[in-house]
Amino acid sequence: MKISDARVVVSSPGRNYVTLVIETGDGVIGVGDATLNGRELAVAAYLRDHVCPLLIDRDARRITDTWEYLYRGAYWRRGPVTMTAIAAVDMALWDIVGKSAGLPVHQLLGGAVRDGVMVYGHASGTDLDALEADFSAHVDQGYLAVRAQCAIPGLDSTYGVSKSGAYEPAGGSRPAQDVWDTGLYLDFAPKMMARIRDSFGDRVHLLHDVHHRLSPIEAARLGRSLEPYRMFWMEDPTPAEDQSAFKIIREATTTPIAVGEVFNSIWDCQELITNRWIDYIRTSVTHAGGITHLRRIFSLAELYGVRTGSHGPSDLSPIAFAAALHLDLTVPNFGIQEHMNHPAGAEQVFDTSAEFRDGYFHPGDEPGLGVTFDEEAAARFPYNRKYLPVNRRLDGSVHDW
Ligand code: EZ4
Ligand code: CO
Repeated sequence: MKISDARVVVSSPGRNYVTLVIETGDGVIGVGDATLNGRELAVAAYLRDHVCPLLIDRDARRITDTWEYLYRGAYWRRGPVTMTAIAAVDMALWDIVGKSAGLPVHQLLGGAVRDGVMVYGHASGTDLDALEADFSAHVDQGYLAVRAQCAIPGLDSTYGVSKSGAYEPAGGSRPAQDVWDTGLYLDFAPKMMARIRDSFGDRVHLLHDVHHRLSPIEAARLGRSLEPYRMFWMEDPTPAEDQSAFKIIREATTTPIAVGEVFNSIWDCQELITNRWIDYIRTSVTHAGGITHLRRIFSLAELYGVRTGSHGPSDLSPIAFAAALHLDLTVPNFGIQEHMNHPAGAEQVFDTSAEFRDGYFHPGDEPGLGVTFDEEAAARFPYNRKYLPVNRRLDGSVHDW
């Protein structure tokens, strides 16, 4: 089971993805996702120039030792680039071990504790009527939980809302510029949720992403104003690196709090979890060190009554989504999994066995992760430089995006 080759493939089948392919001497191929939106080539170079050469001749079955070797062995720990690179190696090794054992990865993780993984979809609209129509379409497709985002009247652009077609935040060979005004947002957000509850009742789970835009006391006000609408969660109310800010929000409101899509390690969420300042931890399999590390974060969370809610945007590849589903199936403290459809071209490159039915996803029972990566197809979709937007207040100063 010695690793004989490791290579990085950057492709753009509708959007950019970085994929790590690891091969063993006996011909088993494993794949991992290494996509860091807007900074893809940094991870590709980290893998290609610094990690792949170290993998050759290592035993593919020693997953934890390889993780430790790449994390502790680098001396320079953590950070999105490093942890995304380690994650890709980790996913690919779990895939290889699953394939060689003839078992789906969730069996290697102790087996399923649930029959399916509840996911939430994304509804958005350029106004409340359009949001209601999109929300309704998601309910019709079978989603039991839906995130609602709506353009804020008076602002030219709003996070989570596309002017045409599916929402995709990355675009342009220069970052697009969004605009922000806290007052307009805080006044509008409760109206948005009132409209959804009026139209759809209380049965469907309702989520909302604040996307790091508020101060702690503003987030406290938002949380209180949303209490009548029984949110499943409010996501990323404040910039997440300021962990003690969440104490203020926590003490002011019963609206559940979800955080963590920008975290890379267990250390980034240690205070949030052990102080019980949050309800859901949203670290992703790609940006938080792979299955091996995400499992540790989720176990820490379990100890403190915090549930999982993994980030699952279309800017993580179908490999990452499959890896998340395998883990989600096995963790007792699972909460919910984010789901966004991948762009149409992705189907030509990533063939996944994951299936959606009646609000739940299942990764399938194929050995490994259940995703086949077509390198020839990927070569038809060359890298296309794209940036996430930057955000400015009405006075022109930069705000958190
Ligand atoms: O902005 O994945 O909850 N989902 C999100 C996403 C993130 C993008 C950033 O690449 O916040 O839309
Ligand atoms: Co988010």
